[in-house]
Amino acid sequence: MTTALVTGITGQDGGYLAQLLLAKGYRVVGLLRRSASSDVIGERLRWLGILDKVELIDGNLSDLSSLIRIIQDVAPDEVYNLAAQSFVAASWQQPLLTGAVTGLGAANVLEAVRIIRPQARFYQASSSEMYGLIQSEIQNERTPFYPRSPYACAKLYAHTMTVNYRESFGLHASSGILFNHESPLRGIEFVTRKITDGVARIKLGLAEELQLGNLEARRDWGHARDYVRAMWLMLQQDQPDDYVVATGRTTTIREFCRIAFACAGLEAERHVRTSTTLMRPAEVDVLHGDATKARERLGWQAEVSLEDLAAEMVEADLARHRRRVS
Ligand code: NDP
Ligand code: GDR
Repeated sequence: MTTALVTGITGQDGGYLAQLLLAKGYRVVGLLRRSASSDVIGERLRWLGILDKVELIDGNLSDLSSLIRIIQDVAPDEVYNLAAQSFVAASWQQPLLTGAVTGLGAANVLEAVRIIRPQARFYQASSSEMYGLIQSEIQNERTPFYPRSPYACAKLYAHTMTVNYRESFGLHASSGILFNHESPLRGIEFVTRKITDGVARIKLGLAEELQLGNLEARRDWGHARDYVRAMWLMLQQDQPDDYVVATGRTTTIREFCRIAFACAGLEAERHVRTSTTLMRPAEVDVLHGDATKARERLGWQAEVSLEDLAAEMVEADLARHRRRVS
């Protein structure tokens, strides 16, 4: 039986990846950071119906000794490093924590793999945010990076460390440069989920309006379920490499609002308000990915359309709020 260690298993991608690996017959072990709110830990895994099918072990990305102990005990064949302080807006408020977890944390995992289990295959959750102030209209693996937030700076460090460990130590270390991907399990602070949650509240009479920041930014949004498949495919290749994972379609926040509100028979223009307090110190205006390499080498392509993604998210948020009010 193949064993996978997943950091960030309690997050959006961790849940879908664990579900995929279990379906493939893997033993799935997740790193769990200790929290006083133990009642909500594993909420996403419970929602997916897999909480009792994964093994959870206490540890923290900032604590190299915990990672060494876990890798020693678990002896993973594949290590997926998904853990991060992943909210871009928060990275200006907590730049050092973001650097310590999102950047150095990845180096800690790489070190633990190098020292204890160099034969394990390693996946790093890199990000389209690294393109930042885009240097090319459409971004692929050859596009130069220009990070625009402490989060993106930390991710770029983790990304280049992954490349460096591959080249220096011969680790089977791959990086997925993933563009935004969403789902009903997306954290409520991210814009798509904030919007679909807002749609559900407004539809059920629990709110009248939704406050957002920059509506003109464009993102290339896919479904998280599709994107975790690309992570797994990268680790099944003979050679480690870096891959852009994207849909190839870019859409404004304003247009996503229109699509999501329409799912509930509502008009976005009537309910969406903007607030300058939600604008970022430096914005990533446009992201538009070219996943040709992933398609040609991995046989991967996005299957879920933006319209279907929005509909699934709105439905899930309506169901959540209906349960709460009933
Ligand atoms: P989430 O924010 O949903 O999940 C982050 C995970 O990291 C959670 O399980 C969280 O644990 C864990 N974590 C945070 N800090 C630590 C720490 N110090 N030690 C151990 N675990 C920690 O992110 P997503 O699932 O959306 O994304 C997965 C990864 O992919 C992240 O690295 C993200 O930056 C990256 N990424 C995401 C994209 C997207 O569109 N979703 C696109 C490109 C990259 P807890 O539950 O305790 O908070
Ligand atoms: P992003 O996602 O920063 O791209 O990072 P997010 O959904 O937070 O923002 C996308 C765009 O929407 C604009 N925006 C708002 N964003 C939020 N969160 N809340 C608002 O009210 C709002 N109004 C407008 C933002 O300015 C931005 O332009 C996500 C994360 O998952 C990262 O971890 C990951 O690396 C990247 O995607 C790819």
